Parts: sequence; structure tokens; C-alpha cells
Amino acid sequence: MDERFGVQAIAFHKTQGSTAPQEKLMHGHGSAFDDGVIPPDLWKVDVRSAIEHSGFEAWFQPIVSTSNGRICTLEALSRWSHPVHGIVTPGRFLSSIERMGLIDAFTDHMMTHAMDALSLMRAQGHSDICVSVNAPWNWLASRNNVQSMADAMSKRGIPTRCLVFEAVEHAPPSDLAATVLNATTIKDLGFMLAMDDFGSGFNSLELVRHIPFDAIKIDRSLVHRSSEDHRAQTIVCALVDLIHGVGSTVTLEGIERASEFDMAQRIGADAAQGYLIGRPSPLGHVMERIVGKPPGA
Ligand code: G
Ligand code: MN
Repeated sequence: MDERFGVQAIAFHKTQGSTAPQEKLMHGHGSAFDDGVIPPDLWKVDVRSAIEHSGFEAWFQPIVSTSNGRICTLEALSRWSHPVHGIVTPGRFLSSIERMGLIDAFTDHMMTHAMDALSLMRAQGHSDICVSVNAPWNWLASRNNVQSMADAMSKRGIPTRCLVFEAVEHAPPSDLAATVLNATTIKDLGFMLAMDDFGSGFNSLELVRHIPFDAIKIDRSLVHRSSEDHRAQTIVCALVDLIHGVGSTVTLEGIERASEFDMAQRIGADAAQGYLIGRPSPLGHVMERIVGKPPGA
């Protein structure tokens, strides 16, 4: 399968199964205390302290262009390096963060990690690669949040077009007109705006109708195994046409098999993301792939 990908992809594939740090341990949905593993009070103290002391790291997952296999974007994904429980994925702590009213602080934290990554890549001559961050519509709704980001990017000398806000929604948007207006502000400031996880949850066709997203990402629940599932493939294919029809680019999430990458190319998806292409990993590891240096060299 290497021939289908670019140099960066080939370099990275050789590293799979090496010593590369990868997601393990505490995956899944719900919070850890649901499992009875951690007493809720202790968990809350840990979450609050992680926010206050920058305990949430950002790992990065590559998104490649289907036309040449090269990395076009890195998605910043939070990982909590817990002193006792190891690497903890967001499915385990996001709901706690939301319940505790800390989601804005957490999103700000991820934005800083994203800008740090952009600064580092630019310093190494890779200014063509964007970084995307998951941003709840509620966070995006604050003009203050978005304007502060534009100021921070300008201070670092990074054009706003290098940062992609991946709008995520875990509840129906409360006010469509306001959401459309927020999107206009974001676009006017020059940021890229993507819709995350389209086809699941509350990111709806109504938003696609009214908001000029730069990119729409089709949820991995639709993409997974779709290359061998006629119904799924029909849906994904129709969504690709629909998304192109409204002038956005399409990213297929959850590409785990070569046959799914083949399908992405065949049906004209613009970009692909998933374990086949690369798992989320620390920035240093992704940079090794970008510069084409094998880990440990
Ligand atoms: O909602 P969003 O698309 O931002 O979710 C990203 C999450 O999806 C990350 O936690 C990442 O680990 C996971 N992920 C990324 N690629 C794949 C994949 O190919 N398969 C599966 N099962 N999960 C993936
Ligand atoms: Mn995302």
C-alpha cells in the first residue's frame, strides 16, 4: 500500500509497531468513575488540577490529501497523562469537564497547544501544514474567544488560515441564526472552519445548508467498513457529492483499511484520516514523519 501514499506516509508506516507512543489503556466513553475505578471526588480534583496545571497534553493525528498522500493537516487531540492511570483518552474525561463547567478553559488550553505546534512546524519550514482543533459551538459563539485567538496568532506571526476550528456539538444548537453569525465572524477573521463528525450527533444538514464550511468531516461510524458494505458506501458516496455541491471539501474519518483509502480516492474524497494513515501521537513523533527521519535516527 505504500505506493499510494507520499514520502511522509511511507516513513511513518515503517514506524508502526515500533516504540512509538500510542493510545492505550483508558479508552472509551463515559467517565472513569463510571467504571468504579476512581472515586468521583478524587477524579474531580484530578481533572481540575490537570486544567490548572496544564496536565492535558495534545497529541496529533495526521490528515492526508487523497491525491498525493501528503499530510495537509494535523488534528490536535487531547491526552491526559495521568500519574496513576497512564494515557487517558477524552472519552474518559470530557463529560466530567463539561459537567464541571470547565470546557471553555479546556478548549483554550488545546488552542494554545495547537498554536505551539504551528509555531514549531513553521520554525522547521513546514508552514504549509495546518493544525485543527475540536471546538464546541458554545466556545466558538464567544466573539471574545475567537478574537483572542486571532490576536494570539498575529502575535506569533501565524496567519489565521493555518488554524482549523473543527466545530463539534453534543447537543442541538440553541440558536441557528446566532450560530450562522458566529461562523461568519470566524470566516471574516480568516480562520478555517470545519464541521466534525458529520452524520452522527447534532451537526446537522441544517448547519450545512446555512454555513460555508471549508471542510466537512464524515463521521467514522459511517466510513468504518464502508468499502465492503453497500448501504454504507451509498451513504458516504452521496454525502461526498452533497458536500462538494455546497462548495466544501470532504475528509473521511476512521480510515483503518487500505480498501477504505482506495474507496476514498475512488469516490473523490479530498482528505483521509484514521489509524491506517497514522494514530494520534506526540508532536515529536509526527514531526519525524514530516521531515522523513526514522524515529531514533
Ligand atoms: O470526534 P473526533 O473526530 O475529533 O474524534 C477523534 C478521535 O477518534 C480520537 O480520539 C482518535 O483517537 C479517534 N480515531 C482517530 N482515527 C480513528 C480510527 O481510524 N478508528 C477509530 N476507531 N478511532 C479513531
Ligand atoms: Mn475532530
